[in-house]
Amino acid sequence: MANLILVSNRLSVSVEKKKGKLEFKPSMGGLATGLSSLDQKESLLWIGWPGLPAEELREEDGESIAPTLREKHGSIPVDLTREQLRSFYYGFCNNVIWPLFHYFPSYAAYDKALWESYRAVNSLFARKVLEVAGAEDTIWVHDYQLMLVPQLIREKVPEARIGFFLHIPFPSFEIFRLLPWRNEILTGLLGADLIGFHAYDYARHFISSVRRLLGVENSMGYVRHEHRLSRVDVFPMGIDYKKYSAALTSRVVQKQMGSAARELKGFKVILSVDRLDYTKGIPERLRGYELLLEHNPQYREKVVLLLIAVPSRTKVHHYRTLKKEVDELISTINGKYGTIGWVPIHYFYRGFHFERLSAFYGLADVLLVTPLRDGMNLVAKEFVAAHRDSGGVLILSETAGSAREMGEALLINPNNSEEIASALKTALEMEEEEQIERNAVMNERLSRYDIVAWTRDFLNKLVQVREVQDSYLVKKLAGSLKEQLIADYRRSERRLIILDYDGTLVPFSGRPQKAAPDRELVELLTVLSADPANDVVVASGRMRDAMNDWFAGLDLSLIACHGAWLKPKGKRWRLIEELSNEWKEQLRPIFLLFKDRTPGSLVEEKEYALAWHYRNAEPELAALRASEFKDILFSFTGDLGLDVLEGKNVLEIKPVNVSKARAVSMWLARDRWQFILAAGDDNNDEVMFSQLPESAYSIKIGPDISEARYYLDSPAHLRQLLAELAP
Ligand code: ADQ
Repeated sequence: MANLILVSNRLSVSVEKKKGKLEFKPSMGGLATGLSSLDQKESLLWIGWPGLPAEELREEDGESIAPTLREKHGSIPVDLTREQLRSFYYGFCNNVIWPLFHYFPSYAAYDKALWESYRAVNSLFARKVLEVAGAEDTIWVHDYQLMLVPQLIREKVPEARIGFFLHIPFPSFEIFRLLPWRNEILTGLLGADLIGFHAYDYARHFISSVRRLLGVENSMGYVRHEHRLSRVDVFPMGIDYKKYSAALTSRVVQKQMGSAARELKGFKVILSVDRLDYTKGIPERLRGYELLLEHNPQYREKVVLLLIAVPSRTKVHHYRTLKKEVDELISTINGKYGTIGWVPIHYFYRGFHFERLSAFYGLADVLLVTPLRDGMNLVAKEFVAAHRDSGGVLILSETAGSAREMGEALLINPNNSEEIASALKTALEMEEEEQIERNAVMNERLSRYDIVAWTRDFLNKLVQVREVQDSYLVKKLAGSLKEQLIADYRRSERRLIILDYDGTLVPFSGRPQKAAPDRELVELLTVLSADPANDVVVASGRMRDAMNDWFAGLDLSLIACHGAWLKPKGKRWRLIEELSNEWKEQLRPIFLLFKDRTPGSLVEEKEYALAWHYRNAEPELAALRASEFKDILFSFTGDLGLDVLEGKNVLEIKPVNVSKARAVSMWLARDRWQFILAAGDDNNDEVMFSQLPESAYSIKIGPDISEARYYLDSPAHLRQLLAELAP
């Protein structure tokens, strides 16, 4: 049976040492909690760190724990030494990536040695995966500790099925670019077939970083890198809804609630639950609560804040500082407002198991969740699920991923203590009916997209991505398809070969005038066109003069200016029909205006066309300007008989009756061709592809969705094919 191999920093079971003996315990934390409710019918293997340094991981008798973990818990341990934990986990993961990705760039310590350790440990994880993964298995890598693992696996097993999910935010480009090893991280992630994020913004930031740093475009969420397609998508993680929505009906939970309720009788309860982490906005929350008490004396001795904070990453400096700050704030507030019979804040610096936590959820009138940044935040969802049939108000940061799905909560800016205080007041005064209504709407959503739906959705998408990749593979002009093409070529006596120029025969260059053919290309075209059976047509949007210069002396046919000018081989240039250029006077100023408004872009004036190139402009600005420009251009085209062409990083306008497709159709009619090959790379070539006879070999450069029958990865691959035709 195929395995689903989950790879995460921590195993779902953690190993602890009590009085020299090793004990196995299910571990806490978002991922462990979330995935523990995965459909157990799947054969699941979990690879991760078991929670103790390698030095302490042997049983008393010296035996390894690996067999027990594998047999009893379906888990494979990755041994990490104390030193690796220091440099990899506390160092790179939690002192570089965690702060940077949560918008705390000043906390990030860029240290090459930590990065090296991150790389080494990622390789260790990848090796563990490779030891057990079979060809049919699905590998699902999780989170920021393992961002290099997808590519490390891919390098060894190119056909592996790999998904990756990031549980924390992916920051905006301006933040991400600060990381010295940013390109390596992106490349590492792009080794996955599917890269999932909690929220649309994170996916957008990732795509934008990929575009700006690796120069790779995306098309409908597909990113092509190193000849592979990866899909980027959004999967807002759900909770184990059944478990949390039924929590308050459990006898154990009710008993726990009963005793706590007696203690808190007469008080409105505000609850706060997190790991003690500087991203969670705990000091901000305390200040908000303090303001509530300050401005609303009527709530003094009437409310209690239960602050539950699980100790976390206590070895990292900023966490220790935070602990001190929180301790001090709590004692200040308690000292300032507390009375003999009332402690405003009850502080629990520890975690609680499910029943006790659920009892707290059940008791709370308000849950106060104020992270400064949070990938998702499951606590908010768990609380709302527990209050499926009751009141209870959720106050939630707009900077938590879950805020996108929980619009019925009271959303606040966590940096605004006044706003927190006023949301608390609103919550405490909200009619119960309204509370129930809001919770009902959120529950509807939570019950539908729970952890099971989330997991299935991700894994189904992974299958779909593979299907899309396969459909491209089928079209890839390689192996027997290529052999067939070569055989057909050899067998035929009248051959038409139509080749687009930029992006097809030569890669794109930053300045359009600098893309002259190199020697290799000239030689290739010379040999091909020297064969009397061939009519080789270079069909381009380029101007006649450039093509004349570039191909002087070659026995080629040429189509210039998108089909305005035609030059059958051995003949003179001729215009496809009488054309006017009057429209240019009207449109040139607009082109120049857009050039000025978009630094890095340029205007190219052709004989019968105007082009605005934005390849070298700042990509996001260029995309914005291009869509604005397109709107303007479209409003002119109808009246002036013009056509807007959208190429790769270029917008061009030309007379409507000038087109490459029209020119090519003339060539098609010219002879009884036995073999036709046409290659092109952009939108303009699609119409040409669609009008070719079925038997023609139409080749798109780049594996995009296309009318062409086949594709090749790059101009270099096309040249290789042409070289094989013209030995
Ligand atoms: P975390 O930062 O750990 O997870 P969160 O999603 O709020 O944050 O909590 C995960 C789990 O831990 C929840 O199921 C919760 O019940 C439990 N938990 C938290 N505090 C607890 C406490 N004091 N006592 C007992 N249990 C507690 C990371 C990201 C999040 C993302 C998750 C899942 O930082 O943004 O939601 O992964 O992807």
